This record gives sequence, C-alpha cells and structure tokens, in this order.
Amino acid sequence: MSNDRSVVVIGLPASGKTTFLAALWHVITARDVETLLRFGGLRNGDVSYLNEIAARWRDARVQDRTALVGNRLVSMTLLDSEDETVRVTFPDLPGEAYRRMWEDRDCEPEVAETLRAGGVLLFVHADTIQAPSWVVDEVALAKKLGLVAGDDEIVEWHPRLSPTQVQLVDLLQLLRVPPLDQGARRLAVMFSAWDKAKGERLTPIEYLEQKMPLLAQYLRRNADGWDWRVFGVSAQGGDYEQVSDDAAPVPEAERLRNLDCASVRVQLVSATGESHDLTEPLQWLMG
Ligand SMILES: Nc1nc2c(ncn2[C@@H]2O[C@H](COP(=O)(O)OP(=O)(O)OP(=O)(O)O)[C@@H](O)[C@H]2O)c(=O)[nH]1
Ligand SMILES: [Mg+2]
Repeated sequence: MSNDRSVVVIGLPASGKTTFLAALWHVITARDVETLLRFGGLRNGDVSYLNEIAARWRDARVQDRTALVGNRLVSMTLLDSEDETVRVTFPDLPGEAYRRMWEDRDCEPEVAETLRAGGVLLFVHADTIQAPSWVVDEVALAKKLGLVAGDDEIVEWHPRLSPTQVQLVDLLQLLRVPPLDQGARRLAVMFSAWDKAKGERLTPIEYLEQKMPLLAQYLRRNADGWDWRVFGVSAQGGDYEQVSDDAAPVPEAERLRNLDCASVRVQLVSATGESHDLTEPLQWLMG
C-alpha cells in the first residue's frame, strides 16, 4: 500500500531550506544512522536535483541560492516503522517567493498550488534573526559611537526592514486565508544553523520564546489553529565553504569532511532529545 503525502517547506531567503533537503537525502540514502523513516527504494521520478545538492552537501560546500525559475519539486519514497510506503513530495522554492508574499502581497499561481498541500516545515535561520529595535536605543548607541545622523536624514521605510518574526507571522496568517487556506495543519518550526545557536544553551522552544516572542505568542494563543512543534536543526554541523574559486578555506568544513560518517554532521534537537534523524519532523508532520 502506498500513501502519497506532501510537505511544504517555507522560509525567507537563506533560511536553510535547500541545505536541509540535501542533508535529509544524504541521511536517508546513506542509511548509516537510525531514522524513523527509511529509504524505500527508487520509484519513478527524478532524483537528480536531490543527488546534486546532496553531493555538494557531502563536499561541505554552501548551496546555491535557489532560483525562481525551474521546477524544484522533489519526491522521496520512504518506509515508515510499519513498512508502509510513503511518498513525500516537497517543493524546494526560493525564499524570494515568500519574501514577495510579504513585501508585494503577491504569489505566483504555481507557488500557491504547492502551498496548499500537507504539513508545513517553516525554516528560520537561528543566527540571522532580525530583531525589533527601539528608535531611542538606536539613537543612544549611535551617539556613543559618535555616529550622529543629520536631523534631515530620513530613511524610507521598506517592508524588508521589518523584524523577522513580523514577516513570519504574516506568512503563517496568509496560509490561513483564501486562496491558500487548507484548514488547520501541523507546523514544524525549524531553527536552522543550530550549531550557531547552541552556545546560548537554550532549548528550541526557549529560543523561540526569547528571540521571537511575537511568533511564540501567535502560536501559543492558537489564533490560526496550528498544531505546532519547534526543532533546532544543524544540517551542516558547522560552517561550509563557498564555492567560488577565490573563497577562503574554512577549517571547520575540512574537519566536517574528514568525519568517517557524514551523517553524524547532522544534529536535530527536539523536546525529546538529540539525534541525527532529520526524518523526525517529517514523521510527526505526517502523523
Ligand atoms: N552554520 C550553519 N550554516 C547553515 C546551516 N544550514 C544552512 N546554513 C547556511 O545558511 C545559508 C542558507 O542556506 P540555504 O540552504 O541555501 O537556504 P535557502 O533557504 O535554501 O535559501 P534560498 O534558496 O535563497 O531561499 C547558507 O549560507 C548555508 O551555508 C547549518 O546547519 N549550519
Ligand atoms: Mg534554497
């Protein structure tokens, strides 16, 4: 028996979506660490994109920004704990598509189509959260640094200047109104680059509460009926190298490349503990 499921991967630009898919495909195909969902064999469908990004991941090189053109719908055939086949389809869309929804209130019909399916994986780069700031604090800081701006210098407001949590709450709200509304769904909030956040010694849920209180409150108040969980994910285990010829070598990337088993680069932190199993949030989303 086969079940077709789909999962929507969303997140602002450079939030870690493609890197997660690359690491997931490696962990599933290499089969060298325990996972809740297992490789179910090759079925009809094209896995060349997945193979390409996973090869780059193994090489400890940073993924290219996903382009707006081209169909990046990827499918994996997996087996669950009861040996039932589940076929999971994900779109790997560029964060640009989500940024446009916030900034221009616009969404391509194909993007809207993919957004209507299944559980939602929301990626947030843990290390690049744009926090809200107070004008008085900014002025005080500028004065201390001797950077007093002229009184007549006006900075035009742009939606891109909004705090990350404001943009994400809006994105989630857009998923609960027509034409994207699909009723209440499961949502996994994925803090990516968790290796950068670990030093703060917070659990993923505490990280959400402290760094993005508006998003935390929106989810806790249950206004839009999301059934949600929070995960910390380090899909790379550390910093990778840029691909360009003149990019400086990164010692951490060299260390990661030298590990015997590449899957152990990966770390997933949830309320129940730590593992290398990137299929855990998928299993929950499909439950
Ligand atoms: N340190 C660290 N950096 C990471 C990790 N995962 C992703 N990154 C970095 O985050 C940046 C964005 O990663 P991508 O996977 O390309 O992000 P994306 O969401 O697919 O971006 P778009 O395609 O532009 O929407 C890259 O510089 C990655 O190297 C991680 O686990 N650790
Ligand atoms: Mg991408």
